[in-house]
Amino acid sequence: MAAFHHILGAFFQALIIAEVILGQSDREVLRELKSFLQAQNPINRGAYDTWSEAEVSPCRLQGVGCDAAGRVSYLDLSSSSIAGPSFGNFSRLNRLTHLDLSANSITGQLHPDLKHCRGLQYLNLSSNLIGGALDVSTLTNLRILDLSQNRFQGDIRTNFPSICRNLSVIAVSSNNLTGRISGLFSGCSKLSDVDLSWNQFTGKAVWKGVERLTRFTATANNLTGVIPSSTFPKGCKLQSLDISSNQLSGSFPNSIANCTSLKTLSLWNNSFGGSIPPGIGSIAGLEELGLSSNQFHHKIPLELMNCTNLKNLEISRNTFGGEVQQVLGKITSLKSLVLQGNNYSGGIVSSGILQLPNLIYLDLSFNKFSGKLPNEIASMTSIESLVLANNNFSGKIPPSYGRLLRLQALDLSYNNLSGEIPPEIGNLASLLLLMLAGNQLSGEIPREIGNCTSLLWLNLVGNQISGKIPPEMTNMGRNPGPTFAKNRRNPSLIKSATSKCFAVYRWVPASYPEFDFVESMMMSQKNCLTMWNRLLMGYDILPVSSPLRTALGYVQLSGNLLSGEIPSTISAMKNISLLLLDGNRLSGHLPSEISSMQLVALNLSNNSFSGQIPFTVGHLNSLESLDLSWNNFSGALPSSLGELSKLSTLNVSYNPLLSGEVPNTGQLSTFNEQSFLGDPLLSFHSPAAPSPHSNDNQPSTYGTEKHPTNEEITVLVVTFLVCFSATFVIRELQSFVYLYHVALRKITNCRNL
Ligand SMILES: *[C@@H]1O[C@H](CO)[C@@H](O)[C@H](O)[C@H]1NC(C)=O
Ligand SMILES: *[C@@H]1O[C@H](CO)[C@@H](O)[C@H](O)[C@H]1NC(C)=O
Ligand SMILES: *[C@@H]1O[C@H](CO)[C@@H](O)[C@H](O)[C@H]1NC(C)=O
Ligand SMILES: *[C@@H]1O[C@H](CO)[C@@H](O)[C@H](O)[C@H]1NC(C)=O
Ligand SMILES: *[C@@H]1O[C@H](CO)[C@@H](O)[C@H](O)[C@H]1NC(C)=O
Ligand SMILES: *[C@@H]1O[C@H](CO)[C@@H](O)[C@H](O)[C@H]1NC(C)=O
Ligand SMILES: *[C@@H]1O[C@H](CO)[C@@H](O)[C@H](O)[C@H]1NC(C)=O
Ligand SMILES: *[C@@H]1O[C@H](CO)[C@@H](O)[C@H](O)[C@H]1NC(C)=O
Ligand SMILES: *[C@@H]1O[C@H](CO)[C@@H](O)[C@H](O)[C@H]1NC(C)=O
Ligand SMILES: *[C@@H]1O[C@H](CO)[C@@H](O)[C@H](O)[C@H]1NC(C)=O
Ligand SMILES: *[C@@H]1O[C@H](CO)[C@@H](O)[C@H](O)[C@H]1NC(C)=O
Ligand SMILES: CC(=O)N[C@H]1CO[C@H](CO)[C@@H](O)[C@@H]1O
Repeated sequence: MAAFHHILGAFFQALIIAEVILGQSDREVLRELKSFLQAQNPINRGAYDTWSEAEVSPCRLQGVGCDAAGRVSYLDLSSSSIAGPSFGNFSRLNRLTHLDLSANSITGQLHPDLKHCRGLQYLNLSSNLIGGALDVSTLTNLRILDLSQNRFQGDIRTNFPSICRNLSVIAVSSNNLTGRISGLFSGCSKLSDVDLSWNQFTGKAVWKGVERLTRFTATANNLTGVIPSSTFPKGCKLQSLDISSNQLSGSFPNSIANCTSLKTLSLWNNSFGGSIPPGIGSIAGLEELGLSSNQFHHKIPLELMNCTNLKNLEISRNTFGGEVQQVLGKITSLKSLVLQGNNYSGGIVSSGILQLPNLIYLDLSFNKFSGKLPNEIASMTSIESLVLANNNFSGKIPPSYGRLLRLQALDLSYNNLSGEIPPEIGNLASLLLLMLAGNQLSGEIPREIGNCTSLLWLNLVGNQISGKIPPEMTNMGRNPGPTFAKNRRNPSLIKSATSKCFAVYRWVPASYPEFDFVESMMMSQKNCLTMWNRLLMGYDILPVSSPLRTALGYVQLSGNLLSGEIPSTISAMKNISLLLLDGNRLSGHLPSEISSMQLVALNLSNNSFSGQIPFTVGHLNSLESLDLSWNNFSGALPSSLGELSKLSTLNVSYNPLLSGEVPNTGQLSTFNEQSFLGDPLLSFHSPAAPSPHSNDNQPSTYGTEKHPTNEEITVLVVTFLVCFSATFVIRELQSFVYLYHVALRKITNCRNL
């Protein structure tokens, strides 16, 4: 008996020793891992960089966890700035069950070694740059698999059903995966959460068993076909179903009523037709319903008013029309209502939607509403975004809208509004965005607009606004901080919604190359939504590496009748990046104080500005686009313009009094004659004879520095002889000089070829 105990004891001791040795091996792998990562990432390093050799147990290293036997079972290297190919020895951590490498920049293909990590129950590789075929079929113990936002491609079906056994969560969104998904998950009995969005999956959207999931997301794939009624039997457990942006058709089954736990139902951007299933009304817990961009028609079912928790309802771009129905005014829980892009023509007041007590976001744009703007809107005390653009509203902007103290976005653009902008607008201290473009507004800009301390985006383009730019106006947008802070604390409704894309589209200033990237980013709806959220929270529009670092505020007053000078208080507009004043009747000097702004684009073209272009314009070091064309600027171009290292568009054409030599320093040397058309008194350096004073800040004049070449002299002489035979009036002299420069430029161009 004692001997047996002895043997048993020895056996356990051996086991312990084995564990210790294996533990040593774990430590060895982590050491290799650390030096591998350090070698790959010489600069930015994550928490692994702090792993200490002196640490007795690897289990205490940051991001490392162990099982009861002291073996490494958990490794979290997420967000650790890891770049380059994957480490190839994870499988030697043979007790590893949890591996998180997400949010790094790991490249290459899925490392073959990972296939040997058979104990893995959790694998997260999301947000990396891993490409190639996806083969994880040997990882049969997986419960949670997240591969979203990578570059995986090929058919996903090779992994099924082998990884099904314990699989509960699978997320592969934003890859390039293909394959018919019909029947794919039939054998995965424990599955509860599936995200397939932004791939190229084909086949039927739903399969027998989808009702067992709590969440199914397959937005933006190539799913086709009709959804049969049997898809949602009694006992359906779905809480979230998102099959938007596919090519699904037919009527959507009323049996969705069996999914009584549903909170989110998103069907937008398909070809569903017929009526909205009334069964939705029996899902009391439903919070978000997205039906936009389909062909739903008939009446909106009365049953919807029984959705007493519905917060977001979008039925934009369907074929609803006539009066807005009263049922919508009875869903009192609504926070966001989007009816954009239908054929509605009346019923804004009679439907009761203006009395919805919790409404924060109302978008009625792109319909056929006409008549006066409803005064009743003034009592919508909770409203934050009001979008009535692209209708046919006429008459004045009601001064009572100045009572909407929570308003952050007011978009009344492209209607038929007239009269003055009411001074009561100045009460709107939370207003971030005011869009009144494309109306018939007249009168002066109310000086009270300067009280709109949050107003960063103002677009009044294409009205008949006259008078001076009030100096008080330059106080607008000086402190949007509190409004942004509020939105960051409580990003309440900024969750669903497709139509926000249109809001962002209108936010983008038209035809400004500097903003082109915004539009291309919006092509994918997920970015569009993110961008709107970021805008309202005051973040830079892109998470990283935005070419536009500053606050991106703008003032667009193009195409009005404004006159007088730009007030020198313009320097206060530190949050404004884009100043568009073209197509007005502005005059006087450009105040040198403008250099205190942080401008990315400045357009003053088609006005009557005069005097010298201030030297300080060269201090606008974020400037990418400068258009001063069609004015009466005179004197020399300041050499400081050459210091604008980001300047990619310059137009000083048709300022016939500009004179002297165009400095060919810095950025100024990169523009061709298109930037200087119709400026006969300007002269140019010859690239063949670079100026010895190329860094001289003094404006230089033709003759002192210019050494014409033989060809130039020939042209000069010929032209001179031609002109000599003409009469000597001042005008001819000017055109002679102009001709001379045209000839000079042609020569220069030939040389550049
Ligand atoms: C992986 O382990 C092998 C030994 O099994 C070793 O030779 C190799 O250098 C390791 N690779 C890395 C990247 O550490
Ligand atoms: C994977 O990692 C990302 C980023 O670290 C995280 O947001 C996500 O929730 C993780 N996925 C799962 C399924 O845990
Ligand atoms: C997806 O694959 C197609 C062809 O297979 C390729 O043209 C496209 O660039 C890929 N997209 C991404 C995001 O990798
Ligand atoms: C998905 O649909 C688009 C257009 O509807 C088509 O161009 C593309 O080839 C389809 N992709 C697959 C994998 O079927
Ligand atoms: C709608 O879905 C199609 C694919 O079916 C996609 O190409 C398109 O971009 C989607 N539209 C929007 C606005 O997302
Ligand atoms: C719910 O599902 C059952 C089958 O399980 C079906 O008979 C019934 O019609 C469904 N309910 C609705 C409202 O369609
Ligand atoms: C709303 O629900 C109640 C019972 O919960 C029911 O009596 C009523 O008929 C429903 N209304 C509609 C329009 O379906
Ligand atoms: C829009 O409504 C008008 C009447 O209000 C009707 O004449 C027209 O046909 C409708 N257009 C569409 C596309 O439904
Ligand atoms: C806009 O409304 C006016 C009346 O207020 C009407 O005369 C005009 O025809 C409407 N225009 C359009 C395009 O519907
Ligand atoms: C604007 O309103 C006027 C008068 O209310 C009307 O005559 C005109 O047709 C409207 N313009 C448009 C574009 O609808
Ligand atoms: C609003 O603006 C007017 C005119 O600029 C100014 O006199 C007034 O003091 C401002 N009110 C507040 C509350 O700032
Ligand atoms: C890791 C894990 O949960 N494994 C389970 C996978 O499924 C089989 C059979 O259902 C279980 O026996 C395992 O425990």
